[in-house]
Amino acid sequence: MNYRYLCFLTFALLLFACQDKQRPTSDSPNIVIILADDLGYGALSCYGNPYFETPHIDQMARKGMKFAQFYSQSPVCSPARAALLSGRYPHEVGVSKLIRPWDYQNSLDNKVPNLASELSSLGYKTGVFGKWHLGNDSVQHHPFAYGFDTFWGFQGKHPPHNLEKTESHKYILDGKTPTKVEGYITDLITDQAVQFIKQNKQQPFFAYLPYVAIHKPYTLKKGTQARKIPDLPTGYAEALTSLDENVGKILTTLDGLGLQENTLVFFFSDHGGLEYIPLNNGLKLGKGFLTEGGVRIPAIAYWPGHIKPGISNEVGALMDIMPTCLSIAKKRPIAQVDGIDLSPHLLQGVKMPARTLFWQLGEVSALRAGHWKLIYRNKIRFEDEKGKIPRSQARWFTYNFPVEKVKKLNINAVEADSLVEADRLDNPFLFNLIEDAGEQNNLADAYPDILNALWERLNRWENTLPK
Ligand SMILES: [Ca+2]
Repeated sequence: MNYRYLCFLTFALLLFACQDKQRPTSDSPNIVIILADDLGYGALSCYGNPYFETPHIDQMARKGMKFAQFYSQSPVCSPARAALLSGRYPHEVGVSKLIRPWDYQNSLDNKVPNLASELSSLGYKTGVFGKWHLGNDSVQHHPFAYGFDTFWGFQGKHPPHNLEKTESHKYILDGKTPTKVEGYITDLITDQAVQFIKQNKQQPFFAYLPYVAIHKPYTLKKGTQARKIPDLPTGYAEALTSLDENVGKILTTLDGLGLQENTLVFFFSDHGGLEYIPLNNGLKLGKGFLTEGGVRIPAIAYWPGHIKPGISNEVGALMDIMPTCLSIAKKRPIAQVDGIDLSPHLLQGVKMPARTLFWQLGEVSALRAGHWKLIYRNKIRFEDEKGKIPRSQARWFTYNFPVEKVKKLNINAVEADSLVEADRLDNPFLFNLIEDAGEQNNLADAYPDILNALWERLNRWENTLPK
């Protein structure tokens, strides 16, 4: 054996050894998930905002797939984010309710596979920029414990949008290091994400951007003035316009690096908007409620050259994103997920299978099956031995359907009465969403057989949840 041949053999063996380690194939696309906070179903102009334009996100919708019936698994922050990352109902992964800044008990189970841990095992670089909100403990429940290798943002308590002259180091972590920064949080999140994308342009990456926008309060960027828009809170339009411009910056960055056709970008809200901001496009109520205004969200999938532009009326869900991304990244299916792989629909236009979606927050539960939606209060599940509902659970019901709050809402008197009546009598609500997406006509009395069948199905699901 001559020396040259020996060198060649050694090189070939080394190459083989390198290939043996699991690495992404050259066609593993980058994945970017942009998550707005508290953005209502009708807040983008491509979803019907009549007050101002959101041109950059609209462009994503025009060139990508815009979903008309896409759902969050919860009307509040933490459980929605848990479903997005884990592909499962939030109750199954430790996040059945909102994680408050002082709550060190509840968190996303870091032993459950999530999108970052799975993509990381495939060799993806993984970064999260912005609002974590899945666990407050700085070590156990820091994004690094879930497969992310870059983090810039905050774990629990919200910083203000404008960080000028604030104690920003009390909120912001760069990795694990408290960091003093000045500026506007939406811009800062984008700057960090852009840096990450540029650093990792040569290899597959997953960038998760849970923005603070447009969670209240809407403190203005230095040097800007609020437009006066009747019906909208001061600063709301500026916060959303800034988010839109920052989404534009992300897309421009990808374009400038020649990555657009190799990067799948999703845009979602975590749940519906606040019910008193009239940007839920006619859906009932908003954040915190299991009515459509609380759980139906804007959702756009954008991947030029791969996703055919159009509007989808299929029923999608945040918990579908984890199995979808893993499927597209060529990962073998994860056995235990509740979401379904949307990639045949996104990439080939295949119709999605019929499905049933469930929700539960406090003692209020809901189900969507076909065009039917059932909402009811499962008081018995939460009663203690004295027949009382513990305050920690009941507060969500009083938040969801408080008599005084309902009376102040911009809904008609009959509807308000029916909500109040539900509070007193525990009446279920049954709606036909195809004819009545605004959930105005309660059909529970008109269709008792359907009501009972759905009620039974919802009860069966609830009985599988940890108490
Ligand atoms: Ca939120």
